[in-house]
This record gives sequence, structure tokens and C-alpha cells, in this order.
Amino acid sequence: MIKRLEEIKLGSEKLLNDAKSLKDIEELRIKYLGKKGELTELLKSMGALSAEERPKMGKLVNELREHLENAVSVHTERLKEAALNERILLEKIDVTMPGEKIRPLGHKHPITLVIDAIKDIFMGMGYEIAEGPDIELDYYNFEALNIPENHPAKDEQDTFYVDGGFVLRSQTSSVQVRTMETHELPIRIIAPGRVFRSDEVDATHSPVFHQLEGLVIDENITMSDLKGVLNVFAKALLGENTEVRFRPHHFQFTEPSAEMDVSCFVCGGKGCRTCKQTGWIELLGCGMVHPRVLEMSGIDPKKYSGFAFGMGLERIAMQRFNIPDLRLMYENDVRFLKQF
Ligand code: 2U9
Repeated sequence: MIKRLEEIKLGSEKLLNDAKSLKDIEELRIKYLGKKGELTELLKSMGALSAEERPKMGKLVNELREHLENAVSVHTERLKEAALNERILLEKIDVTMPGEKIRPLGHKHPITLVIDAIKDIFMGMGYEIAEGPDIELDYYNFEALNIPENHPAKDEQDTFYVDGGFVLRSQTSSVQVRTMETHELPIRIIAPGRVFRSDEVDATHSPVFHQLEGLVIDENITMSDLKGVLNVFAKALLGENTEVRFRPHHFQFTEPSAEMDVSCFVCGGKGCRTCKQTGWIELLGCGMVHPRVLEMSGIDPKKYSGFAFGMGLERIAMQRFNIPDLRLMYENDVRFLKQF
């Protein structure tokens, strides 16, 4: 019987050492400690022993039983811990990993891209960005800009009138007027924004479009400041080789007034389809702020002078991104927007 006990001890120890999984351990437990296990059977067979041998043998068997039970439980814990550590390692979450792209990101509209590019250029020259309301008082949209009551620009055909003496602003110039009233001098601002005119929709017209206007007011501002700033702007927007030229023009709010052309950025000035063989493309209107406009906003035209400019942004976006039809910009088709 002692020999049998030795066999069980050796056998169980070997199995314990070889056990690699919880399943191995459970098999071992059943093999030795289960109801019909080898050690249990040994205990049962102790009836055959003499009354003298029985307690001695019983003690030895029970010692081995306790030893085995203990070893099974220690081993089980160890394997469980190893399994848990393995799982933790496998299921570790790296919170610094980039997220999954579930919802597609939006995209900047070509007009916004153009506004951002122009903002960058003027902010680099110390300009502030000014904003104002889309629904304006007639005074800020027309009167303060020296556009009299009977001027054709005020025609019902061009302007959207809103009850209560309001208009949907037809130019962002109203923002500059508001700035002149409240901002301390000197002023250096650009005002990008949405404007409204009662136009029929076609490939180059829309009742809602965007303008960007600028205004500088200080002592001793002259036409050469205007030309210098707009020359730097044109080169920054369209490339260092861009040339500019100024043609006389008329606006109610500026005197003298001009239109500025840039050398064609497609052919470099040789003449092509984009510039209609002229080598030049009209970019913006500009001029020295009319003394009456300064005066109306409470600025002394004897002490201060200034220049202003304005451009339509749709045309610039269409040229920059090769967009053939303005309507594409208002259809909100992501397949179109994603291209820029
Ligand atoms: C104040 C004084 C002067 C803004 C100016 C233009 C010339 C101009 C148009 C070009 C095409 C707008 O999109 S467009 O129709 N603008 O040519 N705008 S000077 O002059 C101002 C503005 C505000 C107080």
C-alpha cells in the first residue's frame, strides 16, 4: 500500500508539473481526488489493513490528499492569473491610436477657402476682420455710402427690400460704415460676407453671393498706399509674377475710383481664352474714400483720408478651382465639394 501511495505521489507530481491548462488540472483532480479517484480508492481500500497500520496509513494518505488539494488550488490560481494576464495583453486598448473613420468629415466650401486665403494675406499686413448684419438699414447700405435716394442701384430690381425700412445688404460696404462709426482711428479692416441682389440665376449670377471689401483710414493715406497694398495682395493671392494695372472707373463712395486688373494667371499675359485674348483679368474695384462718406460717419476729411476696395468672391473661386458654373457652389453636393 505504501508503494501504491508512492506511485500516486510521483504520478500526481509529474502530472502537476506538466499541467498547462485548467483542463489538465481538472483532469488531474478527478484522476486522484475525484469520487472514484486513485487516492479516494486507496482510502476506501484501507479497511483491509490491520487496526495498527490503519491510522498510520490514514495519516499518510490524508497528508498526500491535503498536499494534492493544495497543489491543485495553487496551480489553478496560477493558471487563471496567467490566462487573465494574457487576455489583458491581448485586449489592451491604446487610447492614442487614431479613431475609426465612421462618419465622413465635412469639407470647406470653395468660397470659404478663398476667404481664408485672402484673410491670411491681409491679417499678415495687420488688418482686422469685420462683420455686420445681413439685414441692414437702408442708411448703412446706401445713404452713408453717398448713394442718393433716386440712384439706379436702389432699384427694386437690384435690391431685396424687407418690411420696416430694411434691406438685405447688397454690398458689404455697410460693415465698413458701421466700423467707421465705432472703431477708433486708424482703421485697417477687411469685411468678407454674404450679399443679396435680385438677380436671375444662371452660370455666373446668383441672388446670394459673396464679397470681400477692405477699408483703410489714417492720416496721409494716398492713392500710392492703395496701389502698393493691392499690388502686394495680388501677388500673394495669384503668384509673385502677377502684374497689376489700374483703369479709371466710377463709384459713388470713392473718388477717384478705379478697377484693378491682374495679368492673366493662365497665359501669363500673352492672351488666351480665360482672359479673352487681352492678357488681363479684372479682379476688383477700388478708390479713395469719398470725403462726404468720411464726413457722414463723423471722420474729418481734412485730417483723415482712406482707400477702399471690393471684390466678388464667386468669380475668384471659379477661376482658382476651375469651376465652370456658379450654381454648382450652391447645390451642396459633397461629390463636388470634396474636390477642393
Ligand atoms: C466705404 C467706403 C468705400 C468699397 C468698394 C468697390 C470699389 C467695388 C465691387 C466689385 C465687384 C463689389 O462684387 S462686386 O460687385 N466693389 O468695386 N467696393 S470700392 O468701397 C467702400 C466701402 C465702404 C465706407
